Amino acid sequence: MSNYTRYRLLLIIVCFASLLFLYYVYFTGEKVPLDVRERFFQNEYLDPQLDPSLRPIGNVRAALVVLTRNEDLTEILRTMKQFESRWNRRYNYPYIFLNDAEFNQRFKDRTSAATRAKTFYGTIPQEMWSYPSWINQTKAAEARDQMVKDKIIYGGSESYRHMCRFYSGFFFHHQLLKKYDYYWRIEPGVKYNCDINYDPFAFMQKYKIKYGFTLSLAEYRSTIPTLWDTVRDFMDEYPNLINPNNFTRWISDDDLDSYNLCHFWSNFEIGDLNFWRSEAYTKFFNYLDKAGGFFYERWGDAPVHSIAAALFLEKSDVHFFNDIAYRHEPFEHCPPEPRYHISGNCQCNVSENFDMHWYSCTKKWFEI
Ligand SMILES: Nc1nc2c(ncn2[C@@H]2O[C@H](COP(=O)(O)OP(=O)(O)O)[C@@H](O)[C@H]2O)c(=O)[nH]1
Ligand SMILES: *[C@@H]1O[C@H](CO)[C@@H](O)[C@H](O)[C@H]1NC(C)=O
Ligand SMILES: *[C@@H]1O[C@H](CO)[C@@H](O)[C@H](O)[C@H]1NC(C)=O
Ligand SMILES: *[C@@H]1O[C@H](CO)[C@@H](O)[C@H](O)[C@H]1NC(C)=O
Ligand SMILES: [Mg+2]
Repeated sequence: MSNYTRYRLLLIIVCFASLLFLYYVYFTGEKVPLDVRERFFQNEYLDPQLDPSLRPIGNVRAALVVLTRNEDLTEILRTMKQFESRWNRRYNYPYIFLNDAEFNQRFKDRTSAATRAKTFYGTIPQEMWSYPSWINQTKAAEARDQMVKDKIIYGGSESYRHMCRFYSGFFFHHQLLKKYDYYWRIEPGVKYNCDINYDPFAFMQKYKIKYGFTLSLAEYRSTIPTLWDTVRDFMDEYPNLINPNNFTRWISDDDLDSYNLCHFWSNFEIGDLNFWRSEAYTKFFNYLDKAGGFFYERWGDAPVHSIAAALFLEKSDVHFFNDIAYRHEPFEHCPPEPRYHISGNCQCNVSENFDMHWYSCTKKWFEI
């Protein structure tokens, strides 16, 4: 063969290979979203702020979920005012207010006047906010007394425990949330200190993200003495429910021997409701609920959600919303990158950003 023929042959092979490659890229449809997602996690240029496709006007089946009491009216109005001007006035996602008691007319009037979006008001059904039959209430009361003596935060509170159990196991089944796929949890008094110039719900949907957070930290060990043992028992009983690509190395430093107390701070959550409605999570919650730690101890929904995410999801299913500035006393996430401060007209102080604080688990999130 002459050199010339050899080159022609090579050229033909290269052309053929390219065609095959293009065919693969365009016609193996399933693979494309994952590919996009991997690129997102590898390259900063796919920043949600810069993706124009994330600026539809609020067309995701999503809602803002606010569990609150009538007494929190002033605080929720303050939060809504800022949240509307920083974000939702451009998207108009509906608010769903939930309460264990009836909302009064003043609460409904004032909150619905604070937004152009729809507002819904729901009372929590009793079975979502009461003691299950298998709980020994004498034992629960004794445990609360002991926690008061030990000065554990909210240690004596029954309502706080119902709240934690509600957020752990029930809010996503509430009638008013039935038609939604995504939620954003908002608490009275929280602050959003930069503009958000895209639709985080659209982002979640496009990249198939299941859970989003801004702050993470360590839980008080005294509120969850037996939680980890219960989780370990669950894992022994249901090994097939654990994700082979789980990120438990974020929540355990010793190969699952113990829990390092890391959790996403759940007062901010943007999440996929269908994750909490999944079979794996349902089994997990029921298992924990049977063990009684929501009442005999003071298990929080934050460690419960976070441990579940670490077991059932993989790291790329979870997104750190770095660009969303968020404050829930006494901690704040303030994005350190100047470009967010410019695009978001931020009013937060980077030197008070909690991420690199020793008590934060966000540093570890980047390490794993
Ligand atoms: N309706 C109602 N909401 C509650 C109750 N306890 C807490 N919440 C809500 O649950 C969320 C968490 O409570 P919060 O007091 O902020 O707890 P913390 O953030 O852990 O200090 C907030 O949205 C509260 O408004 C309660 O007894 N009834
Ligand atoms: C409930 O707990 C109390 C206090 O721990 C205990 O004395 C009692 O026997 C328990 N009751 C039942 C039915 O287990
Ligand atoms: C959990 O993830 C680790 C990798 O981080 C993996 O080695 C382990 O097998 C997974 N566990 C299960 C039960 O699949
Ligand atoms: C930001 O926070 C630091 C540390 O708390 C403080 O010293 C500084 O004055 C603050 N800057 C502004 C502009 O508030
Ligand atoms: Mg709070």
